[in-house]
Amino acid sequence: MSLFNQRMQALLEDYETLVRKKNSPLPGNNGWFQRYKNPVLTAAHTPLFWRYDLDPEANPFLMERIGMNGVMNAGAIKWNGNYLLVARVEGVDRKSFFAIAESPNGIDNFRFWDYPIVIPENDDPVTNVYDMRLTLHEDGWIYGVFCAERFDGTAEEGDLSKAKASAGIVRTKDMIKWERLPDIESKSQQRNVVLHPEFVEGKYALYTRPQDGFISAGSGLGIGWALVEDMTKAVITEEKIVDRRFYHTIKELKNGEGPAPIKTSKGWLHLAHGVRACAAGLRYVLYLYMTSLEDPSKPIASPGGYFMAPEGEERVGDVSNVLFSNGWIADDDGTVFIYYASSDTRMHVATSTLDRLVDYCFQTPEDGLTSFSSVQALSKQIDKNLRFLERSR
Ligand code: BGC
Ligand code: BMA
Repeated sequence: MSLFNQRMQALLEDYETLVRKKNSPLPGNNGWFQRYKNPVLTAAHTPLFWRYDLDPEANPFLMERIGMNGVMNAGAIKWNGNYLLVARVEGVDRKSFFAIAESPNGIDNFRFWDYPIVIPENDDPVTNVYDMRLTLHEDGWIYGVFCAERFDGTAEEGDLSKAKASAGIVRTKDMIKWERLPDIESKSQQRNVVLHPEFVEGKYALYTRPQDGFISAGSGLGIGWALVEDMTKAVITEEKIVDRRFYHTIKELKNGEGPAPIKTSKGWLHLAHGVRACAAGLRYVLYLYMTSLEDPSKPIASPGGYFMAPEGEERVGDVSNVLFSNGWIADDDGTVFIYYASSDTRMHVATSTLDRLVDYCFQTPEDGLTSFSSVQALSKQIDKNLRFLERSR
């Protein structure tokens, strides 16, 4: 067999072994969720026919021609009984794009569709797109709201990192053809914009994240909320803050809505990320909160601290110490699949149930914002438990 064919066979075998690998729950958990052993998507899960020119004459060494760097920050949706991730795939050229991977069970065997999603360009082309949030809206469309990043022309000469973040929108009915709508207009930059699944006061409702600059949330005090008349020309005029940031918490520096919230009988369940700065750089963790069914912008439960933080190998990657999630799927039986990326490198799944997550939200003490109040909350639990243990003796 030729060297080309030998290598081809080895590549194919490794690829199939990786993609078909059965996933299994990791031992030990605190009752909130179940982590799984293997990442569900990595750069190595992207099809060989994306990366290699498979023509032996054109590519006698069978080398990669278009390298992939990572797969992260995926939107998620249940589709024809399967689990779809709209992943942020990043090439070695630092451009990211969206591609769909599909699994029959939500925890392993994710395979990419043949082609990435083509996001049509509008009048003002963007340099980079990432972090799509999918919302099946009651108007019948599936919307994808994503970050559209452009160079900021006001930068001083030689400053090539000044950028502008805004929210781009696409919509589809079949997950194949995507219609691009105009980017959302907003007086501030925006990242982490998410469409609420239902009309509110007859309008489309957006979770926003006002920010002073490209990186700094600054005077933007947290996850915001804005009503817009029309998604085909969405303009954010007034914003109010739904979930605030506070000093010395997991979301001191920034926070942002994750996927679209899930409706439960007790309220809207939200997954978000919180960021704090430390000597090691920015640390991204995931947290939950709930808002009212009557008014989805009104917080009703705010469990203190993080729900998930980077652990083990999750802690290391291109942008280390980061967990980020913008996709989850609630099945009819109440199982929740939480898709999260670690360190801007790979995608993982964790499972839980709606009942557990809602219980977590209402029963976890709020952050009292001082060490003193944390000790009070702890002492209250210790008192109760010791009395309970005493009685049951
Ligand atoms: C990166 C994002 C990051 C953002 C802010 C962008 O250029 O692509 O991953 O969240 O900068 O740091
Ligand atoms: C952000 C996000 C993500 C990314 C994270 C860490 O601001 O929008 O794309 O995972 O930074 O780099």
